[in-house]
Amino acid sequence: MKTTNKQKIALITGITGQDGAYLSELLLSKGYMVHGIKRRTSLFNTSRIDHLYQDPHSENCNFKLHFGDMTDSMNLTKIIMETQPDEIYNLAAMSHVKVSFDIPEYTANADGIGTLRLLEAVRLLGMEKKTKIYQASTSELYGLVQAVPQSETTAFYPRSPYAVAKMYAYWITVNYREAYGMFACNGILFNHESPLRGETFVTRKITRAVSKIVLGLQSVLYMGNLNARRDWGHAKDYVEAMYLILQQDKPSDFVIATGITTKVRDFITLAFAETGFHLRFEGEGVEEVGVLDSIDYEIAEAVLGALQFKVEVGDVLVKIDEAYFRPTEVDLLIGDPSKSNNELGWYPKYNLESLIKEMVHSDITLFKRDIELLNSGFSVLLQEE
Ligand code: NDP
Ligand code: GDR
Repeated sequence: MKTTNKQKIALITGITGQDGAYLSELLLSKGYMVHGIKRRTSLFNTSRIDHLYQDPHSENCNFKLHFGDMTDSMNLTKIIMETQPDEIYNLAAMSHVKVSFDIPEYTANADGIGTLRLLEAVRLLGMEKKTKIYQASTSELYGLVQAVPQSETTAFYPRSPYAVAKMYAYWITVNYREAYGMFACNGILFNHESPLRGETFVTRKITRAVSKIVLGLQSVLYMGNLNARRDWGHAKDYVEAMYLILQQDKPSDFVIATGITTKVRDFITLAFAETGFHLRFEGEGVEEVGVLDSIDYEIAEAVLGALQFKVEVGDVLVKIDEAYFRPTEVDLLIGDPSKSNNELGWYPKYNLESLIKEMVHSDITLFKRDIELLNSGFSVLLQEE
């Protein structure tokens, strides 16, 4: 493997995740040598980055994966020593808020102490003046609403084991910057989504269910708290901000957000509307349901190509399942992106409508392909979620 004199080297933890995939694409397009850390799993976990694979034997290979884990200091130290990165993007985390209530100790280890392991490895290797570090911090730090919109100076009040672990990671990043003069920065990113989003996060769960329901593969979407409000952007825009944060003259922390907040219920309505299905919500609390109010057949036909729907006007398509409620919830997130607008020159290109459109159409394409496979005699996992 050959790196040219000026070629920058990046190391991405969490490269197999949503953001890791988009960030890899971005850095490769800028001429970086990209190293990534992937976990050993019993099944392949690289589907989001398989299109970036390069033969490691090739002289011009600019993309290389290393087995590793945020819970293994020696492994992280070895990879950093071998790859000598100019920039490290720490995206690895157990990133599901609800699941963090089930595995709080692991979450603290991977998300909190994992960040310390990375910072300390850079310091012990004497690379603290060479290597810049981006820490994937989160709007979940704001938790219980103290003030809105939330900016870099808003007080934190984490509301989950995930958020508490990320709070440790946030402050240890600030501490290593102040104590050792490291170029270590937090991007406080609000929710960002895409067709690559994990299937159990709310937006992707919705766009997958909408696609399956309109294609006749699922009857009902079971949801948790429909009143939660999130500031949703597109991951493709947000990885640009990560890159920009590490290109500044001085290290600092930045909120990355759209400044617009939307209820989960409205996301569902917009996602169904993308396929011509119009919903109305009725009832209160756990009794609330989403009912199919009308169908715009022109849109439905354009999107689906056939009019043999298994659902009818009046059908209940959305129900509440308390299993999806969280022991402590984050009710309202709305970010103030002024600092990133002014200092990074960062502005998102996507809005909520274009994000939802891309996600819904991508999932419809995926499930249409599954249907074709099924019809050709292949077995495909299409059970309801
Ligand atoms: P994903 O859940 O899609 O990806 C997480 C990545 O971390 C995966 O590559 C996963 O590997 C890896 N990972 C998990 N645990 C470990 C571990 N112990 N050691 C090594 N790798 C591990 O998350 P996103 O891409 O959405 O988010 C990226 C980062 O940004 C995360 O840290 C997340 O907490 C944070 N964040 C995300 C936001 C969002 O809205 N998406 C908003 C704010 C912050 P595998 O593929 O094997 O599971
Ligand atoms: P979040 O994302 O917790 O904000 O964390 P998620 O999409 O899981 O939930 C958003 C909101 O939707 C409500 N909700 C449901 N959520 C899920 N997953 N499933 C449901 O059925 C459901 N019904 C309602 C939730 O209660 C919540 O209020 C994401 C992750 O990417 C974190 O890693 C990241 O740090 C933050 O975004 C910013």
